[in-house]
Amino acid sequence: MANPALDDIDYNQLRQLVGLVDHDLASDPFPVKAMDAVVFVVGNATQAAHFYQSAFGMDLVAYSGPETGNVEYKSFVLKSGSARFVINGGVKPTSSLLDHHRKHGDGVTDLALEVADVDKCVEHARANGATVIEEPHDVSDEHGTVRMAAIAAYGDTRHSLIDRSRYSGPYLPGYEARERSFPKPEGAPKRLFQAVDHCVGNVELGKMDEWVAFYHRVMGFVNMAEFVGDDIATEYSALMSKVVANGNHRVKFPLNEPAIAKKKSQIDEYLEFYDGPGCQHIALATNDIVSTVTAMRAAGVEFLDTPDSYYDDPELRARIGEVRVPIETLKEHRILVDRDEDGYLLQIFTKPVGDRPTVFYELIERHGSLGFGKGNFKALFEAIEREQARRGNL
Ligand code: TYF
Ligand code: FE
Repeated sequence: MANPALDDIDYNQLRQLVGLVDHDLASDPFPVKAMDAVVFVVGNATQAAHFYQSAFGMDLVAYSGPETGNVEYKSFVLKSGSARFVINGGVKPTSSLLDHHRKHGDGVTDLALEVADVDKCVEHARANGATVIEEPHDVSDEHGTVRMAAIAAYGDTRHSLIDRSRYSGPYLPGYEARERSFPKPEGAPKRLFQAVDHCVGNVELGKMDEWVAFYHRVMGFVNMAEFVGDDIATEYSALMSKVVANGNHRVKFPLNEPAIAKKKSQIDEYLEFYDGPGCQHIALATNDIVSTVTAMRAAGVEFLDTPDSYYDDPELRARIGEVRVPIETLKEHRILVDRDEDGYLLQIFTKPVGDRPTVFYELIERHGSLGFGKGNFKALFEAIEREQARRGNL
C-alpha cells in the first residue's frame, strides 16, 4: 500500500533529500517509519496558517474547529511534500492548549511519529521507563481507523505514535478536508521544501546524555556521528550537541544542552524564554535551496546574516571544492556550505519566527553529506550571538 505520508515524494528522492540508510523495520522493537507531523500551539492559529501558506508555500489540507464541532481549539493542517505541520490555537478560554502557550509561547507541543505498530511501541517504551501520556486507542470515522498513543519527551513536548495504515482521510478523524485559503502567487514553485530533515531539542545543562539515553533505551534510536563536545563548546558555540536517529535515519533528533562558556549560551537564552526544554529548530529539506530562500525572503522571512569574510576565506573555499551553486550565488543569498567524507550540504537558518527568541527554522539541501553542518558552527554561532546581542540577551 502506498504510504500516504510520502505523497508524491518517492523513496529514492527522500534517500537523497534526508539521507537514508537500510533498516529492517520488522525486527525493530520500536518501529518508527517517519515523522507524522510537527504539531504547534500558537497564539493565533488563524493567522499562523496564513503565514505557513504565504511564506513557507505550504498547502492547507485539513481543518478542525468550532465549525466542525471542535469547540476547544482551531487546528490547521498544512503540507509540503511529505512534511506535515499542524497549527493549533485555543478557542475556549479553558482549553488546555492555552496552558502550554501561556508558559512556552508559540512552540512545538508534539513531534508526532508514524509507527508500524502502536501497541508494540508503547509496550517497549513502558518497559523501558517512558511516561505513557495516552494509552493506545482507536479513533474512527467514515475514512477508516487510526490507532494512536502518546509518550512524554523533553519538557512539555510529547511524541504521539500514530498508525494511519488503515486510514484514508485528510488527517485524523474530526478533521475535514480543506484547500488553500488563497491562491499561490503566479509562477511560484510547486513547493518550497519536500520533507522534515531533523527536529532539534534543547534540554537543560547536564541533561543531554540522559535524553540521548532515553532515545536509545525507549525508542531504539541510534547515535549519528556528528556531535559537538567540550572542545568546540567552550571555544565559541556555548553548546553541546549529539544526534539520535531512528533505524533508517528518516527521523533525526539532535539534542543540545548549554555549555559554560565566556558568553551566555544561545541554549540558555532559549531555555529562559521558552521557560524550559523544548524544540529549538526544525530543518526542512529542499532540493533547490536558492529558490526556496529567494521565495521565503520575498515573502518576508528573515534569515541570519553571514559576513562576507565567510565566503572570502580561502580555507573554506579549498575545503568545500566544487558545489552545485557558484560560491558567488551562495554569498549573495548567505547560504552556508559544509563538506564531509560523504559529500556536502547547503544550509541556512531563519531568525526566530515568533515573538520569543525560541523556535526557528533551517533549510537544508543535502548532497551525500549525512552531517548537520559542523564546519559551519563557528560562523553560524557567531551569527546567532550577534542576534542575541541585538536582543540584549548576551
Ligand atoms: O541541527 C544541528 O545540529 C545544526 C546545527 O543552535 C545547529 O543545525 C545546532 C544548534 C543551533 C543551531 C544549529
Ligand atoms: Fe539543524
